[in-house]
Formats: sequence, structure tokens, C-alpha cells
Amino acid sequence: MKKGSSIVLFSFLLILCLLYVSPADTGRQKLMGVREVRAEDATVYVSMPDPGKRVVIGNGYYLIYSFDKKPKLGTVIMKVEIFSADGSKDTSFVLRADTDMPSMRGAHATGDRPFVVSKRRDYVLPINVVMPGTWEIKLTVTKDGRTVYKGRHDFNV
Ligand SMILES: [Cu+2]
Repeated sequence: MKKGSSIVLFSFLLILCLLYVSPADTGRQKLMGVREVRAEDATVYVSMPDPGKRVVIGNGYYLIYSFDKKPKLGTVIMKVEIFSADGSKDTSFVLRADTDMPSMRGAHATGDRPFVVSKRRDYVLPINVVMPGTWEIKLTVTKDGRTVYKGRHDFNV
């Protein structure tokens, strides 16, 4: 009788653990997920005008971005030119871009990757389009270690 009741008690505690521990874990993961989304919302990427148009980035500077070809499956080169108020090219900025598919967030996320400055004083970055759908490019422009502009461009392939 005593042994039987301790088995019952043990089973009861085991069921309690299974019931309580797993939902708690799920809840914690959900909470963390919410926090991640909020952290991302806090960093605002402004939707940029179309390629070839001026994008004002402040202090008289503007950028113009374009692609070496209409984006399609494969590698497309993103080019960004930055001009100062007098229209001369400026390569004193540091540019980074994070590429992903919003519909399957994280599946192809590249993380922030730096652009390289070319001989023509363009900022260039190869982007690998590995599947059809909507892609997003999140561009971060920094100068002297400070973020001066965050822009976003979506395109369909
Ligand atoms: Cu995908």
C-alpha cells in the first residue's frame, strides 16, 4: 500500500513536470521571439526610393544605388555611389548590407556584410539570389563609426 502510493505520487509528479516544464519552455521561447522582433523593430530601415534615384542620407550627402542587371537567380552586384553636396563622389563611408527573404526569415540571412570600394569609387557588394520570391536588402551606412542611414530595398525574382 505504501509502495503503491509512492509510485502514484511519483507518477503524479512526473506528469506535473511534463505538463509544466514543456509549456514553460515554449513560453520562454515565445517571449524570446517577441523580444527579437521588438529589437529588430527598434532599428528602423527606411524604404528607399527605386534604384537610380537619389536617396538623401543627411548632411548634404545622398546615395544612388543600382544593380549590374535586373536581379534574377544567381549573383547580382549591388552598387552604391555616395555624393557630397557639391556632387563629388565620397568614399569615406562604410556600407554594409544584410540580405534575406522576409517570407522565410533567417533561411538565407547573410548578416551584415561590408561593401568594397571599387576603383571607380563605387561601393559594391555581390548578392546571391538562391531562389525565386521576394528578397530584401537592408543597407546600413556609417561614417566615422556612427550610423547615418538605414535603408531597405525589396525586390522580386
Ligand atoms: Cu527562400
